[in-house]
Amino acid sequence: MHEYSDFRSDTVTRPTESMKKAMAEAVVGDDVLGDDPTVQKLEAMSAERMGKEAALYTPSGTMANSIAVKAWTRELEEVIVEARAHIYNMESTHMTFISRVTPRSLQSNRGAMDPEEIERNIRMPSVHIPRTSLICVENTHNNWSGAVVPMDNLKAIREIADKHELMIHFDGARVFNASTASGIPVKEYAAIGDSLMFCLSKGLSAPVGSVLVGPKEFIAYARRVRKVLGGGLRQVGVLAAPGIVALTEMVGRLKEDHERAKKLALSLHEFPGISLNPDAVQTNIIIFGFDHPTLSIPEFLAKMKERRVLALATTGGIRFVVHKDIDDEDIDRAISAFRNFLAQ
Ligand code: TLP
Repeated sequence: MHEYSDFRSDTVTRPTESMKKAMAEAVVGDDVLGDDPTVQKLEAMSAERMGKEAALYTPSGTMANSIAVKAWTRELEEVIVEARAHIYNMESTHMTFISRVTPRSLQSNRGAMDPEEIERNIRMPSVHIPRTSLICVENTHNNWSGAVVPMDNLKAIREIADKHELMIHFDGARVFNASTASGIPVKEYAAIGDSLMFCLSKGLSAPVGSVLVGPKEFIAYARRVRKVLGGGLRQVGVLAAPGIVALTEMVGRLKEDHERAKKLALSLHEFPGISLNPDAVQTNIIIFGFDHPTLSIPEFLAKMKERRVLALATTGGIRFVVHKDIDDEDIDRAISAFRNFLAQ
């Protein structure tokens, strides 16, 4: 049994034994000088997997998203984002800080923005207003409880973008979870975006890193932006090596996380104070409203911690994330802690 059942995020996953071995044995070079063969291998694999011309390894998803916005926009422009998107809410305003563009947020149906509303919000530049140049989509959608945004919706957004000559950046931090749940190949998701970012360090369990994919020229420019942001790393093959293991060995097991998350959601929704529709839990993230007569969210989370169950408060309630280091015993421990504190 784990010391703690850590549901705070899928970012907490520890590297597997085969990742540690790959790190120890990685053949490295100086990646800033462009000669780390392990990074090159990861980038080539990623571009191939996503059906894009080129790829860039980055230290984090936030850096990859920041670089993409910087590369696709210029000052005095505007970016359409979904109101609960990670890029808009949880990346410390890099759009304004780094790219000096303004986000324009739109409401959605569980992460799916209305294409007609997007079209109505595309702005032509004038002396008063910025020009819209980029649309950002996210799938799975973290703050919508890991929802899978439907492909029809994404295709309709792509059509609007093409009609108005806008770019799309796809935050695919958990695109492998989306693909696992929907059965749609990641390449088809990647085709929606001019660029896509995916994380190796979440459900895929690598210790560090994300990858940005897109056209060759975009990635060449992105490489320069990464350097400016301090993301040019030297013998970084030691970190890219577990990323390769993540892509080759870890994608197939994501369905286990989805099954465990569903089991947990089906048990939780019956407790008083919890508002959760278990049908809406499609992948590995469970977000539920918490409104209890005697316990606040921080008090409840502190009590759970006494029972060695860790979770985080988030917009709209409490978030539990299921990942490789959560097994059936962790799920049972969480359910029994809920029963202990909430059962009437
Ligand atoms: N999400 C983290 C936290 O920042 C909340 C988490 O624990 O879920 N896009 C999406 C959709 C994300 O969920 C995250 C991380 C990122 C981008 C940023 O990735 P990192 O953490 O590598 O910068």
